[in-house]
Amino acid sequence: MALTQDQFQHFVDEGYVIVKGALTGDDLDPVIAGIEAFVDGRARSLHEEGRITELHEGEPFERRLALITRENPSIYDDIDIMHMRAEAVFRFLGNDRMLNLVGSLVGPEITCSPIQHLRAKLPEAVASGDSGGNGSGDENALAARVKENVAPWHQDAQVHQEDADPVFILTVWLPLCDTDEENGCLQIIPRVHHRGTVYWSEGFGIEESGLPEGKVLSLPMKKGDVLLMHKLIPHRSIPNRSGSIRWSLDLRYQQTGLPTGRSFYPNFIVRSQRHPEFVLADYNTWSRGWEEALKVTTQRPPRKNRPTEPTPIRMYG
Ligand SMILES: O=C(O)CCC(=O)C(=O)O
Repeated sequence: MALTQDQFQHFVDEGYVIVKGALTGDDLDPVIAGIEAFVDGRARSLHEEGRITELHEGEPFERRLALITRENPSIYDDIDIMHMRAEAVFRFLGNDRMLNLVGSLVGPEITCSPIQHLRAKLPEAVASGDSGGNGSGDENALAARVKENVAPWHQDAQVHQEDADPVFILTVWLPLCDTDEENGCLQIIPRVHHRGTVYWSEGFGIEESGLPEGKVLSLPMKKGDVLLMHKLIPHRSIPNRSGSIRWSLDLRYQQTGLPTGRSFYPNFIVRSQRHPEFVLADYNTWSRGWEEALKVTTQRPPRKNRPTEPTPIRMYG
């Protein structure tokens, strides 16, 4: 289903909309199974190499990786879409139910941006050992992994190169488990997109003192809900104080043929009315594309400039 007129208007006015129950188990369960298979494979390799003592096989999706990470944080290194390259995740990037929503804002020619992440937001307790499992002794490595998944305030317009500044890039954020303030849901400042401004700070993101005025809104979401967000909406995620991992995907889609702001990473066409033959259906091409790109560029290069003048961004619809 496409966005309703009310949902579309909510996005236009507020800069975001949550579509409740947009996805079902049929959409998300294969993704979770693909991630579980990856974690299982890595766990078995580490176990064979004697680098973990337990496989934690009976543990649920939301806990197993946390317990293994506690013992050996290296399992956490490849927990992202482009490193994991699970076929089920590739298939999900072209999920029809999701693209019907995306199409309401992006139009009928849709490209999947390479700015995409799988996030396994670890419980804070993993670093302190209160979450169970054997400690690795490398408390600094654990603390770093917990910290790296508490996203500071930022706008997604801050994470791409300048060539994509005028491009409407839609953020699609969805949890793979229920999320709330306890396990580290997203917070946003709605309506800021109307100002057309990127709030640059010295380092990455927006310093608290530089945040635009506005009410901070927490966005608890259930598995199956989908958030669509304008790239100028400031957002962050808060610490995970629960005992389990908060799993989520954040994806980005845009009109085909425009710069993604990450030309060094592979984008691909997920839907096209005009040229359906250009839609990428071959998993191996996608997977190889990332493999090759990551051999050349591991860290995204810094931007050359940070314009402070408002940039007009044209949305479809
Ligand atoms: O999922 C999170 O914790 C942060 C996501 C985020 O910052 C983003 O999608 O840009």
